[in-house]
Amino acid sequence: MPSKKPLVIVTRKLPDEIETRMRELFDARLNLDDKPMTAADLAEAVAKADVLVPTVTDRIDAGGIAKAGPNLKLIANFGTGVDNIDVKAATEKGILVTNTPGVLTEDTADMTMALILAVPRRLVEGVEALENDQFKGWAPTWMLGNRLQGKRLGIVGMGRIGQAVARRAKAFGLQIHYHNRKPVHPEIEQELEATYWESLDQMLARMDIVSVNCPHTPATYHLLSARRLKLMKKSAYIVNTARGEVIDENTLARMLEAGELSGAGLDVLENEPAVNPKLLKAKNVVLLPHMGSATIEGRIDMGEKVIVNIRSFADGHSPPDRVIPAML
Ligand code: 8YV
Repeated sequence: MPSKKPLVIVTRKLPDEIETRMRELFDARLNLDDKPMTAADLAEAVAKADVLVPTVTDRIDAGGIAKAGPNLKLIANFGTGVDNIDVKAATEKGILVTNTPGVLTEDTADMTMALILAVPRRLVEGVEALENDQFKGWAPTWMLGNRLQGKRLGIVGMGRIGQAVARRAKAFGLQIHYHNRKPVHPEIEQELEATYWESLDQMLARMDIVSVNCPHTPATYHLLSARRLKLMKKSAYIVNTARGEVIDENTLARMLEAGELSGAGLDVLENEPAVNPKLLKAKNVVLLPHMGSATIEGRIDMGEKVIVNIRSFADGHSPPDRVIPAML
């Protein structure tokens, strides 16, 4: 990287304080009107930049990496998930990739818990009933949902976010189960009174609620496949605040429509921003537009992390949040 201020191209509008600091520290090219970059814009950016700051809405695949100019040495992703970037291709080309882990854990876990509450308790249906003038007075058998306390929650992916979800869910009286590549530390397992399932199939068949909290990688694409979704109890609910691609969304939509599952809370979709019309129509589904980490505090913390990663790299240090292909 040249000793002058690095040319940092930021693909989307970021919080003002982050953009201001970036302008102070770097030769930062901002996207003030927040128009998503086209493939051509992105190609131009990777050809020119010393550092690229993309987000989940920018696809930087092997083809895009191949077009990178000689100056591009760092892709500092504004986001924790790096499934928008071909990390292997970047690494092979000598381009470092960083992300923003840790700072959106609590916000995403809050949103997960909100969906775990909203779906079985029919929160959105209740709001809609009121707005559509269907509330004719309290009735003993109207708007009945399901109690959380005593139910079993199966967490798919027990990383930072999965554990933060478990802590919240335990306080609501849910029994914690989880599937992960390996068990978490025994002390954490004890604290959460959590049960580890090496077999995802075995866990899915027994849970009342399933929460997806793993990253999207080639290994987790459609991890909740049609076969696995069909293992779930008809009375079960599914919540996803991770990535839409982890669930076979078509099958999920069809099963919800057919009443083969009780409901779903989805903050992420398989083909964002497109929404499966079947999901939109289903009564037992709460859909959100990828809002898990959407807090002002979280977005500023993410921006700070991006700055620290760029700054330490520019100063000749290994950036703290480097992602290596072996981690995925
Ligand atoms: C971010 C996310 O808003 O960080 C992630 O992985 O899913 C989101 O919460 C988004 O990725 C920003 O790029």
